[in-house]
Amino acid sequence: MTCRTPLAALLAASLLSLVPTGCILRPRAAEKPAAAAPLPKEIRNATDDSVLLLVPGGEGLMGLPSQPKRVTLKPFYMDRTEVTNAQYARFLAAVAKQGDEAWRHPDQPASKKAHEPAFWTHEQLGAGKADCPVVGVDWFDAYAYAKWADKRLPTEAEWERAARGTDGRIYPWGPEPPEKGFTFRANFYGTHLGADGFPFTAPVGSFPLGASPVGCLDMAGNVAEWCADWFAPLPAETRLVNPTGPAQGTARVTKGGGWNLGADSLRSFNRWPLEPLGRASNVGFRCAKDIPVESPALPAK
Ligand SMILES: [Ca+2]
Repeated sequence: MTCRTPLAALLAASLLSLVPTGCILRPRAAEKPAAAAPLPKEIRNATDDSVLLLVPGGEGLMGLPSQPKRVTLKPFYMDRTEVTNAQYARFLAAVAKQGDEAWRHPDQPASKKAHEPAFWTHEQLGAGKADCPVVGVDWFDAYAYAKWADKRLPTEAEWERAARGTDGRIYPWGPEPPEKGFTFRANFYGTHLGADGFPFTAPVGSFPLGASPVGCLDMAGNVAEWCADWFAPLPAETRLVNPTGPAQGTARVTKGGGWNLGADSLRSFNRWPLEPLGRASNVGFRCAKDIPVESPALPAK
């Protein structure tokens, strides 16, 4: 603007002086997003006092070594251990207090009245073994527990990634069998039941040599573990992205083998169907959790 008179120039100058400094008209330099902070490798969940480990996303192998699939997953967290009887007892206490309406799966049969596991009073498998994995839980029990704890059941693909990493290994620790000399990497049926020191379930984390690449424990043996997926043959495609299994079915996937099964059953690519209301003395579960939306990886505001 060209000022034609001294008065106009004075008026223009005084108007400019009223413009707040924060409203200066020149363009501001583009703000760089804050450097993405790495996700914590380990988080704690207060509801069930569990520790979850970060499972990085990316591509890895899944399925039979003879028919591997290249699976791309987003990162997630996985329980370091199977859910214990002590943790499950907390869930039962919550259900006793307020019912399970907030946590039960919509398809949970109305006839299913309680979440108390089979074997809950068993001397060797039940509530008295606080640090051992809960057994005798059906899929609906596992689903409801996970929701109560603000977690979820892992997909089969996530379970395998947490168990065997990206390189398609046979067991969480590698190709060696779970029993080698006097070294045991898992609770299973070795040369005889109890050869590993535990004729039934073992306290979770009893076999640190059996840790998976990300540090998850007992993914081979102790108890087989429910996954979220319906059971069906793996899809024919050789490349999959965040697979969640078929839309429907009659059985759910269990993985990892249990305390009364042989070494071959513990191989991480193995999978067994179990009907959703099935309860077995060697089947329990662990939970997964999505990366929190407000993660440190988001740019600072
Ligand atoms: Ca297990």
